[in-house]
Amino acid sequence: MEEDTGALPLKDDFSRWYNEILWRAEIMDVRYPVKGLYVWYPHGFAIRKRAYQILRELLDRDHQETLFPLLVPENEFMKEAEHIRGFENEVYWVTHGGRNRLDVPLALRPTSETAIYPMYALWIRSHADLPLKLYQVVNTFRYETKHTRPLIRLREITSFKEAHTAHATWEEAERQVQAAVELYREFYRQLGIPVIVSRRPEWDKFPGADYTMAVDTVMPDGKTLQIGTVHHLGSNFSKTYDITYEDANGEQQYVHQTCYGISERSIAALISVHGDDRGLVLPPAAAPLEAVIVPILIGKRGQEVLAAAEALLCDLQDAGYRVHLDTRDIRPGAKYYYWELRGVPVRLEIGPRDIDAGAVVAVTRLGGRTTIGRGKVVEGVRSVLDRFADEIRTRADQEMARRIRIVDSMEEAAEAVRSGVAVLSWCGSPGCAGSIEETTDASILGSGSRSPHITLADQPCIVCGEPGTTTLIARTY
Ligand code: 5CA
Repeated sequence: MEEDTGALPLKDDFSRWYNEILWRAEIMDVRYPVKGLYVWYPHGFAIRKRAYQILRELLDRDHQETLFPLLVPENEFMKEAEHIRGFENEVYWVTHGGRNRLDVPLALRPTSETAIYPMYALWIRSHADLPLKLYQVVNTFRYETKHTRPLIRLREITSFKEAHTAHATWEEAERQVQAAVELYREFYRQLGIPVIVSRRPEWDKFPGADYTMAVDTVMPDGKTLQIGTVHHLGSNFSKTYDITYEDANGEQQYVHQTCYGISERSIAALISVHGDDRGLVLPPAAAPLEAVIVPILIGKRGQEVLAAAEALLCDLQDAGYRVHLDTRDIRPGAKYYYWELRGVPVRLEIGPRDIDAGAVVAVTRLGGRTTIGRGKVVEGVRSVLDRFADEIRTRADQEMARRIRIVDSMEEAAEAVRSGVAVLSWCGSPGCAGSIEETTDASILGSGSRSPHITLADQPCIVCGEPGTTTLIARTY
């Protein structure tokens, strides 16, 4: 790992800050010699593990986890016309086994519909098999031609969580779309990441879907990042892959499907939304270490302090905390700097004076200081962590609110998208979308958002004056 020298660039210089924090806080190493592929440092992977554990727990309530092969035969891949059109320029192909050319070329999955649905056709027989709700966490491959960026636009997505559901009716699938949106809202709520949900315009929906709901967050540079999507697939894929069930009257019916995905963009958002000039700021739920103990070893009482710190470590570990005691032979200040950069939510300081006072000092990653009585340390640390989680969630919400602006002219919209999201009314026509996108130099994110920050009621379209719906405009990643 590289020598940690010099300071992190200020977060205002977001692009540089992002690139530097990735290696300084030991999240990703970008030196792997293939474009768009990156390596997780153990610390980054530990954050990913915690975040994905939250996601898994939410899914496991009413989904089952599964695992499908990475390779998809060309004939299966090529079945659904719209899906192919959407992905064909992004697919990596395996054409050889050793020196032999394969009879059937194999696609590296860019997503797994074409791997999973032929099996759904075998598994689903009757209405008793429905609904079917499976998910997997896998790597997927997309030959992205836009600028690649660690955790944000990858050619190997290493942490692709994809869920695939099948239902008896279109309406039931629609209810699943709503349930999945709520699941993603809850996932991001637990990470303290504010989101906006909207319905993508027709031209931006998932290839093969009836419609797409997207979850976006606003990054520190004011651009939005799509951090999850939920697609209503209708019976488009079931007709292609012949996924049918026998209904109560003994007739064969096509199933109605949904799929929804989240990638390590969730980790990019976690880093970017909460981090500051000193480094990562992790919500306790996603922090590999919730607390670090720094003994203040000064003067003659060094041994006594160390013993007290070890006893504190034991008490907290016994209570189930993820906690570390930093006994390295370096100045306390250097330790503070080190753990702040890595985003540990709370540091516990214990020195001779604290021992005398029967106390421990807790300092949160944002600088909040609390003195906790030694006898109450287990409950005390819990309440410090809970308050800290609320504090960073509120801070992120306020920041997001500041970046969303309701506008009533194109000039104002062009101004608003320089620092965030413009909210206006749009009629839904591609023509008016074209003029909005050209004038603002930004994209239509989607329509129909409900959120405390987005209070505009549907009004006449800002371009043509026909009836419109509330629509979000932003510069996007
Ligand atoms: N089969 C569906 C649902 S799983 C699907 O593939 N949807 S997707 O194409 O919209 O991808 C799901 C999510 O993965 C996106 O919302 C986005 O957050 C993320 N994602 C897509 N492409 C990339 C990429 N190249 N790098 C990182 N994340 C990506």
